[in-house]
Amino acid sequence: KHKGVIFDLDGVITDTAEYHYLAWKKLADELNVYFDREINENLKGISRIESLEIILKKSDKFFSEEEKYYLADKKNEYYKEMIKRMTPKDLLPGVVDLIKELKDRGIKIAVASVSKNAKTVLSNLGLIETFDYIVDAEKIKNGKPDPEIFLNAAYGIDVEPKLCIGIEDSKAGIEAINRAGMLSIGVGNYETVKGADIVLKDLSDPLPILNLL
Ligand code: B16
Ligand code: MG
Repeated sequence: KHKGVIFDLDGVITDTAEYHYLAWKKLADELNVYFDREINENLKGISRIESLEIILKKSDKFFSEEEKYYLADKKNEYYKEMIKRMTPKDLLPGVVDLIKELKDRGIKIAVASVSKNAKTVLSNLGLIETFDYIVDAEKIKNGKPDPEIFLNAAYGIDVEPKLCIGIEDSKAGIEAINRAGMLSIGVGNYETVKGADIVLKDLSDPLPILNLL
């Protein structure tokens, strides 16, 4: 019986994964660097600066560290502009009901996001007080696929990792959950999350999760 559920944010609770894509696409187009949704799948769950490094592999130009930080900032400005208008209407299907059901059953819930914008997004969604614990970029040294962020979340809700379920939309995130010794649930793009113990289209049907509790 599982006692804790740890949610990734971007792409699981809300579709900010799409905004990250659009902001990177805008930057890549300005730089004349090829970028598409397939490449974007590899950026999910990956930190801002590492994502930029992956994008710049398609460019033959040299970028100094300073230029890279400037470009990463620029992408973040585009992204911040997009998330400004987010409201609770932007929650993905099933999320509200699942959270409510978990709380009713006394299950501890946490968010594990490597995003420096996680708190802003959660506030805009009206969820900043909802979770028992939130881990974002500030609390961790190693990003996904390192298990640190999920282990930190388990510690924060005081549930043994093997009694936790992790929910992710990224390849790096599923690997992090698996390495943390938790049960992994993948949502979204099948190819991306096929390493998960359980793969779901989205969270609109909570039964496969509730059956694990
Ligand atoms: P930021 P998650 C991740 O969030 C996103 O999946 C990834 O695309 C993004 O680059 C990363 O956060 C960093 O975000 O630029 O806002 O600090 O999926 O772990 O919630
Ligand atoms: Mg994600």
